[in-house]
Amino acid sequence: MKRHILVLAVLAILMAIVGATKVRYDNYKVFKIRTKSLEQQKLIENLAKESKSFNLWHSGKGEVHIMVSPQKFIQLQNYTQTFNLPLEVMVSNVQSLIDGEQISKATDNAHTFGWTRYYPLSAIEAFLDDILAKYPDVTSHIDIGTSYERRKIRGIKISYKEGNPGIFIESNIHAREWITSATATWLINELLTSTDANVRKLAENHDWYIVPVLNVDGFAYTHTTDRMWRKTRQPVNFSPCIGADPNRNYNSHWMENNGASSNPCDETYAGTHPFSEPEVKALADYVTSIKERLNIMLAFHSYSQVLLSPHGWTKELPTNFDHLMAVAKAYSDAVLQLPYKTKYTYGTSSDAMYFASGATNDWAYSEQGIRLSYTIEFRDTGRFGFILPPIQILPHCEDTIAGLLALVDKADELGYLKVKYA
Ligand code: 0X9
Ligand code: ZN
Ligand code: ZN
Repeated sequence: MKRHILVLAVLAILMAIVGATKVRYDNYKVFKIRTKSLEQQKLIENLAKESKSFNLWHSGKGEVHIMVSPQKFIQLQNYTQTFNLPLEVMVSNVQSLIDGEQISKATDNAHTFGWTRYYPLSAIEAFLDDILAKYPDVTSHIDIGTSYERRKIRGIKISYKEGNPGIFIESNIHAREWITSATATWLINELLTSTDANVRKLAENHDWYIVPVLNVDGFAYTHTTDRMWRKTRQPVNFSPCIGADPNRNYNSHWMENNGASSNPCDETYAGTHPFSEPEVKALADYVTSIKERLNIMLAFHSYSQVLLSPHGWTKELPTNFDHLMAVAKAYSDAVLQLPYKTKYTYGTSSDAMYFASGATNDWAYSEQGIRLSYTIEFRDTGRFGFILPPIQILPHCEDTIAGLLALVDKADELGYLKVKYA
């Protein structure tokens, strides 16, 4: 009995220590700032770089979202007043969103995987093991590689027959974008269990390669320590800052046109060299090894509700721009028809969002010859941003499968699903 009390006491102390090290965002706010030019957009982006008290949530044509600590609120106010930019509160207390996100955890059964709450990496891995055991004939494990902190990066292949065109899905390369791995795991389950005739065709007539969590270290860190972490967790020599932006680390026009930062403390730090991040190198090596089998590359991100095609590093249009837009439009149109009326826009990354070099979809397009390649930014447009409430997971997944059905149909119609190997 005494021993039990001792164990409990030690546990309580340990939990206090772990709890104490969790980054809190009490009274942090997210502001929407409407910008009228690229100069103004850059102005706010640069402010976000200057201090840990600011963090860029989104930047795009006409709109920048910036998270601010309560201490720095006045500074932001002064700054934006100088440039005559109105501030609009989008999130009034980030910590309450984070707390709200956890509520369903208490009520939902932690022992069965599902899509009414978010799960840590261990549960996602258990889900994959479960699926592999249940569907051994059509699924296989993909060993993508090992992360900096020596976690396994796992993927799954779903293939019902020989000779299918291939679709690759990279997800959760940015640690805080939890809706992406929730969607990827849902999609895996849906492809295997749906009885809908259209989904069955989608599942069985294509080979699916899905990596639910690429940035495993960062993802684990968002669960244990800092919900708003974006980058990898590899330390940088001679810098107090940790991690690089894995979506700036691919060997494709790396660091060109200010599409990434050379400052290790920035959220878009490109890394010391292309593929400096083991997670990115591992994914690139795997994709390269099967590129002849791939017709479509999708990188799941959040948020903004937009499909982004190449290029991110130049405003020059890709050669099959019209087709890329037609396929994106098909996704957008299909999603809009659902009762949720979720509106997705589309465009090239550099035009619809900002310059970004060394990103997955550009690398897949330019270096691997995968002619349909998108970054898809999921829900929402900023009301909750990265902390999308669990109640929206399933509706969002419905959006996604409707979008994918239309995207793949259009791709087929335009001749993009011809098998390249054989
Ligand atoms: O900046 C990014 O990496 C992506 N947006 S996010 O808010 N999820 O971080 C957009 C990348 C799009 N650009 C290219 N694919 N080049
Ligand atoms: Zn170049
Ligand atoms: Zn992202």
